Amino acid sequence: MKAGWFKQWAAGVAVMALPMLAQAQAADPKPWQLNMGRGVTHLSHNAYEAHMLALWICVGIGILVFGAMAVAMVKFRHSKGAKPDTSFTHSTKLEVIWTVVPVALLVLMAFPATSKLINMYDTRDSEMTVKVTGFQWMWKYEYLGEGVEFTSRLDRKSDELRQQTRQTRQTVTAEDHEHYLLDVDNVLVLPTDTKIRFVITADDVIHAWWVPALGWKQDAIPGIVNEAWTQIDEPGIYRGQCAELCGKDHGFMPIVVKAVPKDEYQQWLAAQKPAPAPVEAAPAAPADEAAPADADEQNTEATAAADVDDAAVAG
Ligand SMILES: [Cu+2]
Repeated sequence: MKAGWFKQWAAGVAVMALPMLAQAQAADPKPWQLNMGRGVTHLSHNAYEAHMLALWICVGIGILVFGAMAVAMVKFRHSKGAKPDTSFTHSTKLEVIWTVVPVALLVLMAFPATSKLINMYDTRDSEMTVKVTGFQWMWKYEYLGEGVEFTSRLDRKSDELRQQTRQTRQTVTAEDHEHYLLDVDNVLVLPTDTKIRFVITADDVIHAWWVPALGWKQDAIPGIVNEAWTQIDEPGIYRGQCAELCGKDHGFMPIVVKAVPKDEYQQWLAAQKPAPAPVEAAPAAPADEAAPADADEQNTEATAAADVDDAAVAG
C-alpha cells in the first residue's frame, strides 16, 4: 500500500516536472494545485478573473488587519508601559470609514461580477445546440437538428477496476488506469471557436453537468430545461463529473469533452450520421456511385491532412 502511494506521488511529481505533459493536461486539476484553474473558455476566464480580484482584495484586507494587530500587540504592549484608554466609547470618523470602505469594495467586486453573470446567461447567437440529459447513471447527448445522439457512460475498464477493487479492497493507481473513473465510452465531441448552446435536463432525478475547464456547472432537473453556453478556445480533452448527488452511482457518471477544430468536427459529425436508407430500385447504380463518393471522401481527407500540415507549419 505504501509503495503504491509513493508511486502515485512520484508519478505526480514526474507529471509536474514535464512541461510538455503538463501543457497537454492544462485543463485538468493537478496534484497539490492550490488555485482554481484558468479553464479554456471565455466564461471560465471570466470566472477566474472575478475570483482573482476577490482573492487579491482579501489578501490586501488580511495584510492590513493582521498587520495592524501585530503592530498594536508589539508596539503597545504592557511591558512597555502602555496604558489602556478606558474613556474611549466611539469615533464617528472611524465608523464612517469602516462602513464606506467595505461598501466601496463590495461595489468594486459586484460590477464586474454582475456583467460577467449576465454574459454567462446570454445564449444568443449560438451556432449550434447540444441537448444534455442526465440519467441514473449516464449522460445522453443530442446534437439538435443534426440527427446525431448517443449515450455516454463510464468506460468499461474503469467499471471493471471498480468491481475488482470492491472485492479486493486495493487502491487503483495511475498505472492501472490513467483516468480512472474519469473516462467514458463515447466522448462529447465539440468544435472549437464556436458558440455552443447547451440545453440541459434530466430524465429521473436531479444531476448536474460540470466540466471545470468550461467554467460553469448547470443543474439537470427533470421537467426543467436549463441553458448554458460555451466557446472553447483550445482543442483538447476536458473532463468533468456529475455534480449533484443523484444516487448510488453518482460518482460513476463522468463527462469527457473532446474539443477539435471545426473541420475535424464536421468530419466526425458526418461519420456519426446514420447512413441514408438504401434505394431498392437500382441494384447496379450504387457500385458506380460508390467510387466517386469514395474519391470525394479521400479528397476531403487529403485536404484535412494538408490543413493539419499547414497548421503545424504555422504553429
Ligand atoms: Cu448524476
